[in-house]
Amino acid sequence: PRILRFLLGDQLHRRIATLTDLDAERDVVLLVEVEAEATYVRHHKQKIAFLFSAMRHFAAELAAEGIAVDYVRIDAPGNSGSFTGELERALARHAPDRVVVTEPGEWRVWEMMRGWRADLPVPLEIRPDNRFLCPRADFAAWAGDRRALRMETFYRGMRRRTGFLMEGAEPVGGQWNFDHDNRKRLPKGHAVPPRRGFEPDATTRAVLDLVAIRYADHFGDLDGFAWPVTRADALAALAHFIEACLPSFGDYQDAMKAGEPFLYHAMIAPALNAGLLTAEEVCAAAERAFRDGAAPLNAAEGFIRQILGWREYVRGLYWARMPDYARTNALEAVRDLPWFYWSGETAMNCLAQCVGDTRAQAYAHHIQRLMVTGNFALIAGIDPAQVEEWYLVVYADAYEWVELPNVHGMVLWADGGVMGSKPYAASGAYIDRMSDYCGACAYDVKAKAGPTACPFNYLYWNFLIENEARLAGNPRMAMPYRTLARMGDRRRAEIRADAGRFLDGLSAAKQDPPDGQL
Ligand code: FAD
Ligand code: DLZ
Ligand code: SF4
Repeated sequence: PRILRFLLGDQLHRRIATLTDLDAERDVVLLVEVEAEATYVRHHKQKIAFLFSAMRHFAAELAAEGIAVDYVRIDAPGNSGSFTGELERALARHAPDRVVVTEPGEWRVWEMMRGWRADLPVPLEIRPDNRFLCPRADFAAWAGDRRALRMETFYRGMRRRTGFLMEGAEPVGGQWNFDHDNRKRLPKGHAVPPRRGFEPDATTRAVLDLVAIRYADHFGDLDGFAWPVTRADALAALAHFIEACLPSFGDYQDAMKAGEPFLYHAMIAPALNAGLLTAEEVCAAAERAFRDGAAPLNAAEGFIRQILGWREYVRGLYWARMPDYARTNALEAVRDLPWFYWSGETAMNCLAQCVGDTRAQAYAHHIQRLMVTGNFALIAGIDPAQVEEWYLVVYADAYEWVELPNVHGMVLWADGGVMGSKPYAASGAYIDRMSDYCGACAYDVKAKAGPTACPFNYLYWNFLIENEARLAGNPRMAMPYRTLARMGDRRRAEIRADAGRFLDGLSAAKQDPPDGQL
């Protein structure tokens, strides 16, 4: 039988389930650039350029193998603009006996696929996504209907299951987790390794030109585009990371430095999430570096935990708990997303830096996302849906399966504790300890009250006050609530007044969504 194999833009792996039994004599592989995917949120320009370029390169590699590839470009005449429309048009062109796809990364597309199964004139086979180490069904079985899940338990199970960093039944080094060795501040004058960037080739340049015009009103710069867009380049990026960055990854994982978003991070999430790399090979490369004596255990374990633990965990959680997961708002946060998340125009230097990095690179590292833009949204009580949309727009690695649990669960605690036992709320002292942002800030990180005080300081206490009824009973919040209880009424009123003045100022500065000026 002749099979139409429909590959989505984030499924660019030669051994993806869709292609495993490909018959090059008869089958056709379909890839489509469609407006609906490019605009369901107004993705950062670099994210669209990355994906279109990676799709075009991947299609060319398949064609070079002698495989029949039907590739629909965004500006192709007759392009219907949606997955469903393009699948229907391809059915008419190729008259296949059946269609094969792999599970998508987003609930939205999963619903679309289930519609295809009902509506298409030929059978549709939806295959499990074999790029993850924990199948959806296995995670669902582990999670059961428990309300609260914990990454650490899941991670230990994954170490046992895969054998990464194991000595028989025991973890290498006698411990599962070496985080207490990590989280150092960058020493003054410390030189970080240069980013391994990739010069755009002709295919990427054509896509950059197209995106610059067609998506001119989307957030983000294109100038700094240096992402790997082929598997070969993604492997080179991984090799660079393992050699130049992994040894110090653990130490400086949480450090932040103005103008340096990359530090010792791998910069592989866009490639990994689009299929150019697999989780398995990335973990294997880190383990090999440790076994060869090229990287210490705290670094290799810390890095493998991000992928084998966190990445698999959020993906499992997403599929096990959607669609209800996205709808909760446990802290009843309702404020609008401040305009400076788009413009970067704020006197708070940490936020200006993180938004600036994000606009320039479609990237910010984990602690910038969690403890600066994330923490601010949490303690300022911003509406989860608006924060989620921002994160889905601005990062080149963002897909809902990974963005949503991180933002809704880890950052905003909008899931009421499914993902993490307590909100990550923090005052300015945390940012000051882990970064060099505060030295150049208009605000004073040491000041607790008044117009020049760091807003994180009073917003943090204001957050605890606003959520007293919801959080004071949480045993992991006992310490800050004890401190709050010792504060007198005057101090509480001062916090409320500072926070009120600041938050009113934010809503007064409210403007329209981003346009061509950005
Ligand atoms: P490194 O720091 O070098 O880490 C290596 C890899 O570990 C990453 O490539 C990633 O695959 C994985 N990883 C690390 N932490 C996580 C995590 N919490 N969840 C899932 N995978 C993880 N990651 C995305 O891929 N897409 C997103 O849309 C996304 N949104 C996030 C939103 C927030 C608010 C937060 C706090 C984190 C988010 N992350 C997301 C996780 C993490 O920040 C990024 O994966 C990481 O910054 C990507 O850069 P890197 O490849 O240099 O990662
Ligand atoms: C993110 C994205 C974008 C911008 N464009 C396309 C596209 O034109 N064609 C395509 O197949 N996929 C695209 N994607 C990725 C899809 O949105 C992704 O496959 C779904 O969100 C499911 O994870
Ligand atoms: Fe951010 Fe406060 Fe430091 Fe300014 S003083 S950079 S607002 S943490």
